[in-house]
Amino acid sequence: MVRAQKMEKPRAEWGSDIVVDLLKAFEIEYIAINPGATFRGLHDSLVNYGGNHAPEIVLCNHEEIAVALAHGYARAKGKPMAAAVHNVVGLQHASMAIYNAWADRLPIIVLGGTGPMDSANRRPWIDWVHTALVQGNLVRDFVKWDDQPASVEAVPESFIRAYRLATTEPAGPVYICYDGDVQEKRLEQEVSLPSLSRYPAPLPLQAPEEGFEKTLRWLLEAKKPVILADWVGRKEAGFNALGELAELLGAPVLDQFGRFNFPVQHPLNLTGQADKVIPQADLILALDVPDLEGATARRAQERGNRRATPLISANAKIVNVALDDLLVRAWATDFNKLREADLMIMADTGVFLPELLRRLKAEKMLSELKDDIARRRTDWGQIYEAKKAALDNELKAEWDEKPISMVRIYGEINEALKGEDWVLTNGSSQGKENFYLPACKFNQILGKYKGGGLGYGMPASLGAALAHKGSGKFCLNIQPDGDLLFTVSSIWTAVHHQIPLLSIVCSNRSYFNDEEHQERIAVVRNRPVENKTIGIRIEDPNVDFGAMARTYGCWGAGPITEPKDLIKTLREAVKVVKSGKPALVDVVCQMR
Ligand SMILES: Cc1ncc(C[n+]2csc(CCOP(=O)(O)OP(=O)(O)O)c2C)c(N)n1
Ligand SMILES: [Mg+2]
Repeated sequence: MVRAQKMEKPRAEWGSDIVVDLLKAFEIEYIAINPGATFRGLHDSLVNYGGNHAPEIVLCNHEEIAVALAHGYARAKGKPMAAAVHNVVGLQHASMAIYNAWADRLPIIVLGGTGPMDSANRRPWIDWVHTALVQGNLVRDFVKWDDQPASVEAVPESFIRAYRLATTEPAGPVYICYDGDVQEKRLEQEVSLPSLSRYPAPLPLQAPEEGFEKTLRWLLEAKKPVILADWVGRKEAGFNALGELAELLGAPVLDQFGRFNFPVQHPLNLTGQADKVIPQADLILALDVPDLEGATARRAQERGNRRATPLISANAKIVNVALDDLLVRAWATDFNKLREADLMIMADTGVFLPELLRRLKAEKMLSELKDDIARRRTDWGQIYEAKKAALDNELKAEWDEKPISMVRIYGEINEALKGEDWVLTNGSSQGKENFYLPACKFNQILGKYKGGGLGYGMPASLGAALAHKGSGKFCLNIQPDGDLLFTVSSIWTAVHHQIPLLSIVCSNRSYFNDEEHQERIAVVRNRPVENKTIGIRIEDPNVDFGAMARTYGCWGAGPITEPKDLIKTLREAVKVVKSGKPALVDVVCQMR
């Protein structure tokens, strides 16, 4: 960290000093930026008034990186950091990452500069082309709130409201834009900050009595209850209660990985087995599952067909517990297909599940069901054993293959990280690491982008690693090559700020996901399938990611092509990361 020389007893003298007071009051640790003159006032206040500490500036080479970094931080830490982006230009670069955070229901405090709005004060050209009326319009459809306080006096209320809206469930990014004149105004009198204790976070939304009564009754009546969980794992209380609930009921859990919800190697973890599990269910308990259709259907895209085939039986009851209807906008349809339900409960699973569990434990009928529960547990256990055997077989069959198989990569990671308290900060396109890496702790897998916008993996992983810096956790980024190429300069930030993160670049040298699409289309149209690589392969020249890392001053190895070389290099990389630095290993691997 570059600590700025501290002014003796700093006193707020300028408008933007008040913004720094607020960032400090809310204990924002970091602010990711790419610099720009529209927030030069704020920048000065961060450095010379705030001492570049809490928040500390994290310098990024693209605004998409700055916001994605804040995204990863929020995912790992459960609280927001800030990002500052330069007027209309920085905000346009940032918009993809803001959308990813929106779709991921994560709080980020995005700050911006503009103007001066008083056009009499503008410099020729640049201040005009960089000012919009109203700048927040650009991202209004995918932030929870945006504001542009017109005076220094209006700054505290605006910030407090923004912070509260961002962090209230369902959480999301907010954008506050500061007029250059407001930032650079010399204060004539003291601007007092209200006591934050007068603006507490609202208590979480709990279900009404009817919600508990019906859910309990139906759970006890059901012969084969099945649990779907998507965002439950955002709160530790929800994660723990879900584990106990599944145990108590002998109900399998299908993890949708909005967050990490259920231990990978738990015998009731039937994730990936929807086609075997869902048709048997007579009760589906859907917990924070925005895409119920996807969770209960077979996705087949043969012959260009996009429609999924429903698996759910016609007489299965559905209980839906979620908050996401509270955050629906008309622009993007990220609300997914309209959910079915017999009972719809708007509640926070972080408080709903612990209370449901408490009531279930008090039910006399539960002990009468002991034998039934044991029996269905054994039935589900068979599916789990078959799933495990299939994974083991795949690992054995592909161990020595060349190019290196993805499963070999997972196997070697498990070996190299033995004994480490690791966190997976990002994943591959197919997400199979979620089956092979034996995660069992709260928030141990942070998952991929939820808005589906590439450029996410490396910067978000850096944000997560920044959040865990000094905690003893080992952060691992499984990084697809195409995604990395969007935001590759984030490696510079990793080195500059000494962020310990191991990135394993899965170099299939293709935007492979799209090869699959081109193949489907070619088959439907009876056109040459072999042309599917044109405009998609990232070859000729091949990218040497190890060398690219070294260019930024990062420890970099590879491209690794021999399966047997992998473990040695991973072990070296782990040592580098444990010494507090980033490391990158480029592995030339199979397409999937
Ligand atoms: C910003 C953005 N541009 C384009 C796409 C379309 N797209 C989806 S997946 C994909 C390929 C990703 O390639 P890579 O990250 O290397 O993963 P792979 O499929 O090769 O495993 C592309 C181009 C997207 N999702 N987001
Ligand atoms: Mg690729």
